[in-house]
Amino acid sequence: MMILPSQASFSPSNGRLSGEQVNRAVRRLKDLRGLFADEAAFLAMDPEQIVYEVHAHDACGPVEGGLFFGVSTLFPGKVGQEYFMTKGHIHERRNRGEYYWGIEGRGALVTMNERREATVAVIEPGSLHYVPGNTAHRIANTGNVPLVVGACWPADAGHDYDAIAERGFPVRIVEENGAPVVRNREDERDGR
Ligand code: PAN
Ligand code: ZN
Repeated sequence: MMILPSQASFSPSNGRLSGEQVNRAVRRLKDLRGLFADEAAFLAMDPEQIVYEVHAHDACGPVEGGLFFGVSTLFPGKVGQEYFMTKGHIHERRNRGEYYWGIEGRGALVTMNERREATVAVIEPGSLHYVPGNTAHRIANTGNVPLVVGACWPADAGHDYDAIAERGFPVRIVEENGAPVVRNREDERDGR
């Protein structure tokens, strides 16, 4: 029997993921254009600022039956009153689910099903979240330290950003009186 070395290293306490098959993707503020409610505040900020990065262990490529393992680090910040968030997506193969878990920091997991019904869950160290198939998902950092979140998803899931970019999610996570609240976007349009 051959004893194999570890393929990569992962720290469950701070989420650091490294190794040969670990890829890093970075999203800057300019990549998130149009997602935040306060366009004027968005334009006044540094477009090159890093909002989040994703380290992902890719041991198999996008094959059916495979799995990807990733860690997202979402930096603290706001555009106007709205907390920094990921772009959000639904899986290209719609029925593919995903696990998320909180490692560091505090945030929100926003999901939306095909009827545009949203859920919001608090992410904190040790919280575990199952995102079912056919469900769009995004995270927001509601704290003032980086939000570090682990994820594991089917390797053939794919990411569809366009399908949800058009109408977006039905809720926003904003700061009101120093605390995070969920704002319904229907209320926003009515000016309430
Ligand atoms: C995560 C996300 C990651 C970045 O790994 O891809 O948090 O968010 P966006 O992809 O919306 O920019 C995941 O859900 N993978 O399927
Ligand atoms: Zn996903």
